[in-house]
Amino acid sequence: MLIKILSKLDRFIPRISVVLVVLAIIALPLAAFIYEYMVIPGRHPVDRKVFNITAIGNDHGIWTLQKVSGLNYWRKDPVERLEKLSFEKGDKVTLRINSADVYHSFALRIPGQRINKTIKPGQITTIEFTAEEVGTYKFSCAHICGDAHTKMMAALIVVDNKIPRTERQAIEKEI
Ligand SMILES: [Cu+2]
Repeated sequence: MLIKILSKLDRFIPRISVVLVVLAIIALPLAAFIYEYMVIPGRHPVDRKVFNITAIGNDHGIWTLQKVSGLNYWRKDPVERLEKLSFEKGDKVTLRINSADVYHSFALRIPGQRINKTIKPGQITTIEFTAEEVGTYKFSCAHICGDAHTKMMAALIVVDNKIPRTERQAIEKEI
């Protein structure tokens, strides 16, 4: 009897291990996906606008809105240059910034606040502020990071939706 059960089990063990391996293959990326898209945003209050930004020096010299996550080991997003980030007056903003290569520094001057934070590769630096005054504010890298360092410029635009559209467009053209 026991031998019969053992021999049956013997036939099932390879199948069970295949099922376990398949489950692990599905479960791990799924867990990473849930963590990145649900757990992390859930940590921020719902009234905040949260952005993931990556600093890329080397040949590019850009800031990108490329998704930053553990999933990047499997999936490479196209490198898309971040030229401007627009907000509405009163928006509470959270920038989560990572570096794809070397040390950078995120430098931004907005009314009443001067931000200059070191961005380390493999580590997310969080910057929070409230977009209080309408205008166009340039941000750049303040840490000499390579030949393309001076190209690392982009703009943050704060608009007031209560003012006419043509005036808003004029503000955006100032870049
Ligand atoms: Cu730099």
